[in-house]
Amino acid sequence: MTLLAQQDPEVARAIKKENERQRDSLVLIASENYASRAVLEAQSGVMNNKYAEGYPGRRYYGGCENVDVVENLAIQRAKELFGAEHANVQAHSGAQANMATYFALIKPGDTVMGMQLDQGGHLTHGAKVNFSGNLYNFVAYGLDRDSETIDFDQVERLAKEHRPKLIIAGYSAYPRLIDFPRFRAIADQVDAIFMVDMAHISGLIAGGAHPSPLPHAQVVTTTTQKTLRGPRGGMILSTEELARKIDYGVFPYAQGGPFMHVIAAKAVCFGEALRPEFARYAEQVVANARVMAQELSESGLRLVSGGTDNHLLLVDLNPLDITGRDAEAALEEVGIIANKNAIPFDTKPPRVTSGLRLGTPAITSRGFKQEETRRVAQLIVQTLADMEDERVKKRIAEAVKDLTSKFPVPGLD
Ligand code: DSN
Repeated sequence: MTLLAQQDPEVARAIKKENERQRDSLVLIASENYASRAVLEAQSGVMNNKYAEGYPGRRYYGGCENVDVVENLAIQRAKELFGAEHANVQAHSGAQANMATYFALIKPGDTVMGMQLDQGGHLTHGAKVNFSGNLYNFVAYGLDRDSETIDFDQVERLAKEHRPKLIIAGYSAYPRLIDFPRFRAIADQVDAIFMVDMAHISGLIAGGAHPSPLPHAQVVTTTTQKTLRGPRGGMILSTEELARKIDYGVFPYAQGGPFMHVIAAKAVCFGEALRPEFARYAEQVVANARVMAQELSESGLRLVSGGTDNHLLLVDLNPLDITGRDAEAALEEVGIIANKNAIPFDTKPPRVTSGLRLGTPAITSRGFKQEETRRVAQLIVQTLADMEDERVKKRIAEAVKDLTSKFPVPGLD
């Protein structure tokens, strides 16, 4: 029995059950992944106990010699991994990375352009329910109705009309490659800073499976727990020119003491991502997403934009006459975990939606290749075709169990 189990059995039990849930289900949430045992170990260690406001070599507390080592390693590895001039690894999360970046580069009331939330954008890219949509004058661009890809004519027209200080690319539910040079050309025409939030695709970029936003973007934010397979946290990369402003935007402006245990785990994660096997992982994530898209399409499902170039796909459930909410619930019953998601021009509310977002990062981390991914897609199709039939669901749940038992998760007990 562990110390935690003796001292606090209620918490220990919930953690144990979460371990089993992650082990025994097929995680298809595009933003989730399994961190390695080494990442988890670093994150749960004694660096949790240390205050270290400031930056390596310039702290406001004594006793920082060891946390300086891990923060310097994280910075150095992040710069090498992404070819960045500057890295700030202190942002507590992706949302905080975006917040600190805005604080650093623009003023309240300034105009910013970002993708509309219901077309694939993120809360922190100007949603009215978020600080971003309240503090700044966000102008939303969106997708072309026919191709369901970024409407660059609209981006250019809006940029010339509104002359934003900042243009943001990078999304939460966009299955296609992003043309970073084209965005930069538009930003240059109106003297805007070009920012990329690469949270969803940073692991693909690190592994060479997606074009990099650097050096096109002057500032790039990310989380570290998604395709990068690291601890839950954020990071900001920038040009040397913006470095001082970015560092000040994070500390002291937006945050206090950095999470040194998480920064230690970021260093481990970046070290892992620099290895050749990570490039193979990133390639496999994309290959698996392609196979899943192909299998779903051949089974008659409609995919937004017709397919995928990255780690995620968006299924339009309207032709099946079911909602995202019901599809998510039915899949969960058989052990397949995905999330309802708005599709472009969705007419249903965000808690219902007409779409389902599926991603391959987590199943790829547990070793799934094309064959297993095709099988997962078939199980999804079967579940959606017969959401009420308990016997069908029982049979699918058995098939899920069979798959998960053959592919243990790295990092889990
Ligand atoms: N919540 C994340 C996602 O699922 O895409 C974005 O922050």
